[in-house]
Amino acid sequence: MQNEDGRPGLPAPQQIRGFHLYEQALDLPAQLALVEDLRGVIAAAPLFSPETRYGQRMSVRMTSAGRYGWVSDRRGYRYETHHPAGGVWPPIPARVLALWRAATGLTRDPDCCLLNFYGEGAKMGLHQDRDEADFAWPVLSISLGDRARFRIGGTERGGPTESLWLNSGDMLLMGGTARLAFHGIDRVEFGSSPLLPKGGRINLTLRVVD
Ligand code: MD3
Ligand code: FE
Repeated sequence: MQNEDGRPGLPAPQQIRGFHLYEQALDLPAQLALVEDLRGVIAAAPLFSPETRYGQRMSVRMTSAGRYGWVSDRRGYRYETHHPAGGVWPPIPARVLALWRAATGLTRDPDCCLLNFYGEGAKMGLHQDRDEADFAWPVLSISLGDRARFRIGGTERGGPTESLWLNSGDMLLMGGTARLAFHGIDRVEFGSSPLLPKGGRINLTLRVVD
């Protein structure tokens, strides 16, 4: 399959507020293969519950793969070359890199694959992603498991927002002005997908950091 940009492997995306949504970009075997890869990432770099600057634990558990991983503690949030427990982050799985190349058409690979795990009741407040050095690089998100209500706004806090469901196998590409849009996860419909036997949602975000 070729999309309208002539990129192999993906259908043409839908455009929503400057975001490119590739619905059902991954079929079930592809989703299961990714989950297997991610079990390896989590075995090497266990999930942790980041603490915010204010000493609150986030409801989402996280880990990363790649040269940089995202961490948060009382010193604030930032990219680090090492997991909080001390080791370097595992490499980004080849299958994940192939999706980045197909969706972005870039030859520059991402530095960070952040893995967010949403168990029952987990959510993520509206925020902007602005810890990366160059916002000209897009961000790619891949959703696996339970479906989530994703909220997107504009580049100003407090402006109008709209929401859409992200389902297992969907990919969302944020570039251009959408790269600095406020966004968050209002809620996850726990147990809505059979992909992860114990339920929950995994979201991968791929970014160029420096
Ligand atoms: C729009 N994650 O990790 S993915 C995050 O589903 C994050 O776990 C959410 O927001 C999740 O920072 C949403 C969609 C997403 C990711 C990155 C973006 C949307 C974005 C960066 C810029 C603009
Ligand atoms: Fe974000």
